[in-house]
Amino acid sequence: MTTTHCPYCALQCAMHLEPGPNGALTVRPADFPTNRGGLCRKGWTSAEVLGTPDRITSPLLRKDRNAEFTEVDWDTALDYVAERLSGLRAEYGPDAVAVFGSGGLTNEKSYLLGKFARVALGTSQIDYNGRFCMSSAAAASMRAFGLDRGMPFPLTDVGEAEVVLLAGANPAETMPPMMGHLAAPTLIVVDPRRSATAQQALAQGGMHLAPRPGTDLALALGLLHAARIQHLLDADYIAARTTGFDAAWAQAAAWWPEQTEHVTGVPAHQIRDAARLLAEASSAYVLTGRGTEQHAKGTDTVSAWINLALALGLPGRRGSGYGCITGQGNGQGGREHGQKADQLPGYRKIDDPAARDHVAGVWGVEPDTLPGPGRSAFELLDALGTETGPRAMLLFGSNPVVSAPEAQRVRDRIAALDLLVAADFVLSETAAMADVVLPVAQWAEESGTMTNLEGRVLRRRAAAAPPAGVRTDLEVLNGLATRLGQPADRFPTDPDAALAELGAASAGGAADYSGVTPERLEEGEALHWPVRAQAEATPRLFLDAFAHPDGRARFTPVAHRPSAEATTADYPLIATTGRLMGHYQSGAQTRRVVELAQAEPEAYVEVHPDTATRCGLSNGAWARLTSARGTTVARVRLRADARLDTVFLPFHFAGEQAANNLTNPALDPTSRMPEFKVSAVRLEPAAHHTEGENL
Ligand SMILES: Nc1nc2c(c(=O)[nH]1)N[C@H]1C(S)=C(S)[C@@H](COP(=O)(O)OP(=O)(O)OC[C@H]3O[C@@H](n4cnc5c(=O)[nH]c(N)nc54)[C@H](O)[C@@H]3O)O[C@H]1N2
Ligand SMILES: Nc1nc2c(c(=O)[nH]1)N[C@H]1C(S)=C(S)[C@@H](COP(=O)(O)OP(=O)(O)OC[C@H]3O[C@@H](n4cnc5c(=O)[nH]c(N)nc54)[C@H](O)[C@@H]3O)O[C@H]1N2
Ligand code: SF4
Ligand SMILES: [Mo]
Repeated sequence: MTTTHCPYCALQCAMHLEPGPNGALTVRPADFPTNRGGLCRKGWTSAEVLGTPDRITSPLLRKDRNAEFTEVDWDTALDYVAERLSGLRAEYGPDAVAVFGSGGLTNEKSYLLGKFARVALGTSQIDYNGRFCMSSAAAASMRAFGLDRGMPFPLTDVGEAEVVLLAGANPAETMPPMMGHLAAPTLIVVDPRRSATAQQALAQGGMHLAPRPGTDLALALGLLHAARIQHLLDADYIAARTTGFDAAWAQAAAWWPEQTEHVTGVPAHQIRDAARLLAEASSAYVLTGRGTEQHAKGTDTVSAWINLALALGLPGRRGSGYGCITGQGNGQGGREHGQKADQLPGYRKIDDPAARDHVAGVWGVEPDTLPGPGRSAFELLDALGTETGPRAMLLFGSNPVVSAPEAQRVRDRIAALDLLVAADFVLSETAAMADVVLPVAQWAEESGTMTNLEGRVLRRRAAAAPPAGVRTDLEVLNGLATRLGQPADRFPTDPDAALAELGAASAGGAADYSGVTPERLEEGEALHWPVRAQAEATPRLFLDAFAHPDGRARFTPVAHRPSAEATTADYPLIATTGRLMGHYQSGAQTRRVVELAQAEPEAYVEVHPDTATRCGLSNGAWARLTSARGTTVARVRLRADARLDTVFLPFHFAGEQAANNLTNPALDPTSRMPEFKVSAVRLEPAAHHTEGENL
């Protein structure tokens, strides 16, 4: 029996894996602080993907995009990739090659992928799917606290609070075992939908505030206003631990509850009540998820929530705080070790000369050979195959033709590449467009570390050998790097050797992993970073001081503004997108699990009955949704508790059922996060749609 952690989300539930009678691994939950012996449906069925009938077990190559793939041996595949990359670099320069990574990769992979881009390829063009995930919250946390660790406290603390406000997070579907921690507190859920989490809040005597999508910033300003006029702010804390309150207040001063109601649709009395409930609690948390973050003003919106938390004296106090609920399995570690366009390991900035010196020293290269910052994820995808953009892309752990905004545009850009190389274990929709597919090992077949939503570094352990013909991501990077002229020991294939190097590269940085060793990981998994050598780990940050030089947290003055796209007569409804319990992300993994695919086989759209009637649609009918960017089809699910002006689609389905055919790639100016949560759409019957086209 092997004890490890789930392949999917940032809760990183612990599980025991054991070979069953037919040799396939079976899953049992294990006890761990985040899941306390629980697993969601995706975790229970996760081992099935290991043996999926269409698993790729041999490299695939085609020299002509219109031809079928041929199975080739590894030397042929890697030689071909290295030769093409070298040719493109010689012709167009090092930035002709792009790398796209993932918050699903282990720390070791994230670290070596960033090093591979900067050292073996010399390219600045690397970014990753975390840009689509919690980048707005990360940017806002940096502004406020001088440091970004999603939850700067253990999840178990949250369960002891009196009140928890969840803004744009639906953990009842996205992290079900987390609901155990949210059973005791009174919940205030901010979500345009009566989500499963909102229902739970009401069942527990809490509140559901249902703003129009894209108006959270106004709502947070309105809550700050309502708290102040009810004399509920923590003046002593504001004076002792923060700076900038007056400028932030100046932005909230006009947001009377009635004015806030006018913009958000949340009744003024609910705003007053919610402000009082949160402010009068002796211990409270404000937590944000993608619903409030994935907007072209996501960073400022999170700043508005943090301002509210600061004004009530929550962050940096035992039993209270602000946290971002990070999403992917390694959403946290994935944003620390240098696969981000502007970053070097240890959460260092790539344009900081001291950071460059330190990391170049560990890598044994000259600092001035390291490239500078590159393009952010969507901008990178949007530049592929253009005159000034990359000609080749290496893809590790993402399926952007399903998950990136304005999917058709991304498909077109990827199709324009001279070379696409995808490392994956299945032929995802993006891998299916590649020239070369490199089959890699899965989570239960290799070891490595992940950093969960609480900044806790934990160990994934191998429970089975990978199938013959499959290599690990680290072996792939090593194989390519050596063919590009790098010494083999610069790209270790042993995860623990990579971890040791990562520790040295991150030492002294904000996200310091120098004390994360195999021994300490075996002793117990309470290694919340920073984990310095010979020092205790840090489960709770900011109790004494925030990470800015003056030790104070900063209010950021933020003003409400409308979403990038307004509804019009042609596109009269708002479409927002998100998740359902039984599928993960682009669905590349979970659509291959029979039980999950049967439970949710196709895209649906949640619609209020009156809105559906106006559009000529009834429950179960196929609808066509059209935005300024494209169309998608989905089956209507009537929801009497839905807002009349808003429809909701999960984004787990591909092709003509992809929600991202609709979405708007308007980017946040700071985080470069796309506006996944607001598109103006038209809804109508899908006249000629036939069943089962997605499967
Ligand atoms: N089942 C499942 N679980 C997952 C994942 C998955 O794909 N499937 N993915 C993982 C990852 S990577 C992530 S990032 C997390 C995401 O976890 P969550 O943030 O919980 O997920 P979402 O469903 O994207 O968004 C949450 C809620 O935001 C609401 N929302 C939409 N627009 C707005 C708005 O303008 N304001 C507010 N306040 N709310 C709005 C939606 O109705 C939705 O209920 O989940 C992780 N867990
Ligand atoms: N409309 C809309 N779009 C969204 C969102 C939304 O809320 N609405 N949410 C966004 C968010 S928060 C996220 S995180 C993204 C996620 O979306 P994607 O980046 O597409 O993530 P996945 O679907 O998890 O893709 C992972 C791919 O990598 C493979 N893979 C998994 N593990 C590994 C590994 O260790 N190595 C390698 N080489 N491959 C691996 C899987 O088989 C799969 O094909 O989607 C974003 N897109
Ligand atoms: S909640 Fe997340 S980590 Fe836990 S079993 Fe489900 S997908 Fe896996
Ligand atoms: Mo995410």
